[in-house]
Amino acid sequence: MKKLLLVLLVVSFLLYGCLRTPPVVKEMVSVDGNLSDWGEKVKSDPTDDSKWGADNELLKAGLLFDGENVYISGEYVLGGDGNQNVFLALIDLVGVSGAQEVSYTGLNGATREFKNSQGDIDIIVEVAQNNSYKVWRVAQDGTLTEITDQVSAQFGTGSTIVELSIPITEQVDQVKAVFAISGGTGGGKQWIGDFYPNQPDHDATSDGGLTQPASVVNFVVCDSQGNVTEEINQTEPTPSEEQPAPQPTATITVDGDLSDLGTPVATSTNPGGGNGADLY
Ligand SMILES: [Ca+2]
Ligand SMILES: [Ca+2]
Ligand SMILES: [Ca+2]
Ligand SMILES: [Ca+2]
Repeated sequence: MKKLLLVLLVVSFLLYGCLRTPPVVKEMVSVDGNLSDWGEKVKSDPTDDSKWGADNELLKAGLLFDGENVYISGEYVLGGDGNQNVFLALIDLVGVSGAQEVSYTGLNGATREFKNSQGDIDIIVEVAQNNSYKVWRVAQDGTLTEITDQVSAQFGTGSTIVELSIPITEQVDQVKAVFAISGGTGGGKQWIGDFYPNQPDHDATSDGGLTQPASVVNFVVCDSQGNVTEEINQTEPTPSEEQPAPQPTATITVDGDLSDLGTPVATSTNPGGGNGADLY
């Protein structure tokens, strides 16, 4: 009888071990302003692809998630005294309903408008040139609630380096993010100097202005085991709606005179017939 009880006990323990969810990977990075603990998981953006030159350049961006905290890191240059530009991260907790569109007043008094039609936006992170930062949660109706006091952040030296962690209370298996050097809105556009991952519609602009709300389509993705991948939904810019209008065609009069057809007017090179196919 004792043996049977022991066997039952062992089996129960084994079943318990198999059925419980795998433990999340805790403290995969330490928030200390040094990104060496990110290894390959912090992504490098080109050092020369900002629309606004080397003093508004995104250099590195990282997203990690351990089931309880979202970790964000960035290395960048934010230039110009008194400018509106910030290091921006738009975060989508997959399975949590945020807002597809956000329109809000961020740091430096700038209005920002973004749209994620591939998912939604649940968390916004902004860091300004002077290392002031704000983090908001976004409700389904687009309302922002500041949660900066729940966030741990540390800064490195040299180019600006930020590393922060944001606690998550929901059960989430996957998190997506897009990173930017973002200005404000103006002239019907949301102004962005640089993105990671790059967004082809932004690549195609000459000045970084995207019709507001600026649409983001490509993301860094991290699961609760810390596996980092990328989701690239767009590789080519959307064909521009501002193509020059085709020249109006001249009126053609049916009068037996073909000169009003312009060139090319089809003339058979094989007037005698035969096998030559007339492609006109
Ligand atoms: Ca670190
Ligand atoms: Ca860059
Ligand atoms: Ca979401
Ligand atoms: Ca970029």
